[in-house]
Amino acid sequence: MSREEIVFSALDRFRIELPSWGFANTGTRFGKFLQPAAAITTEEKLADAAQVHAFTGCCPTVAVHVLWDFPNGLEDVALLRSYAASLGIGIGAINPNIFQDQIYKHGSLGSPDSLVRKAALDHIVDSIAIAEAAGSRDISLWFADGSNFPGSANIRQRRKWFIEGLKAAHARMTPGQRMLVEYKPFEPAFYHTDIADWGMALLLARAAGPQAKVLVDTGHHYQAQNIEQIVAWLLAEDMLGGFHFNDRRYADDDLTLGSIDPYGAFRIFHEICFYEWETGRAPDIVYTVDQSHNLKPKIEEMIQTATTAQELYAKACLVDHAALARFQGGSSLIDAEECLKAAFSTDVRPVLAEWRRGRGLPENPLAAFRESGYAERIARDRAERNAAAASTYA
Ligand code: RM4
Ligand code: MN
Ligand code: MN
Repeated sequence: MSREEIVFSALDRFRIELPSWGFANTGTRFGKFLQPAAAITTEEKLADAAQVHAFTGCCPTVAVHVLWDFPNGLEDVALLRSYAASLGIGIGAINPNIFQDQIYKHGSLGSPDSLVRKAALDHIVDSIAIAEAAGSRDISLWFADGSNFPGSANIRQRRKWFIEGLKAAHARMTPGQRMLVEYKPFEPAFYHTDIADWGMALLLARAAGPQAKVLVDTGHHYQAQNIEQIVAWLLAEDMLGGFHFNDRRYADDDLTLGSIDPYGAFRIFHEICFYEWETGRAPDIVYTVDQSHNLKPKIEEMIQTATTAQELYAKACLVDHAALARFQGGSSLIDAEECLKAAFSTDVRPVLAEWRRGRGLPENPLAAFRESGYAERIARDRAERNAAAASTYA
């Protein structure tokens, strides 16, 4: 295959899901800076996400957080599902919210209070039903569970409660559904989190049942951790279910993908492409954006993210795998490394522009979006309502 053909086929299959919460006013723990154009209702979040898809052609689904997007649960689903369809997009992963309610102060599935554990499980089970009704496959679980002070929680007991809870939830899934288990080593709990790393997520997913896989959020690692190695291991174990992409410099910064370390994201994609080449199997992985755009205009940052993801994925597909395997086999260190760098250094933007032209998409999605006037329109329409929203730390 020519380089152009490789990039074209990469782009034809590459999809990245958008997070509904990335279009709403979000902030840091010190407060929010409100944007006049931010989405307030679920309909607005979906409409904004549909814009990103219309201009990039690679974001056909939107992940939702049940509490924020479907406040009435199952009742809300049918209308929003058909609204999304009318916009040319679909509902993606369903994220139960088992961290915001007051009852979750000391955890959800890991809470010492059996009534709280039951409430969390009930909400996850409801979310499984919501996923079915929404026509979406994945239930994506992130837990804020943990503790803040040494000695204040029984770590082994909480692990058992997690196994029980996840097993019970797994038993309620229909055969086609998947459970994605996300890990995070810190925040909001700062002494221990119940699912701190990929190993714990892997063990819990295995314990839950065969439809459970691990979700890797790129921001949820300690500094200097080799994320692509984790990816390689999860692929080898057939346990990689999906990603939450974002970039970081210090902690879980939720910055724009590729803004700090584009080579890092490229290396993750490379492990996936290399696995595909070597095994002939295409792993079933959902790529999702999980970013908090508290300063940049949200739709623009999402377009920036989607196009960056396309570029980095296309570059990873350009690695000469046969040559790389040869270099690795012969321990040709410099040649192997240069092989990766050659792909990473390739400017794929001209081919990307051509791919877009061929699909009736604007060559420059960001510029085309800016020209469309959509941002000004929604700012006018939403400014007053956004200004009325409270944003305070204490
Ligand atoms: C967490 C994690 C989850 C996301 C919440 C809002 O840090 O990344 O995926 O749902 O934030
Ligand atoms: Mn995440
Ligand atoms: Mn996060």
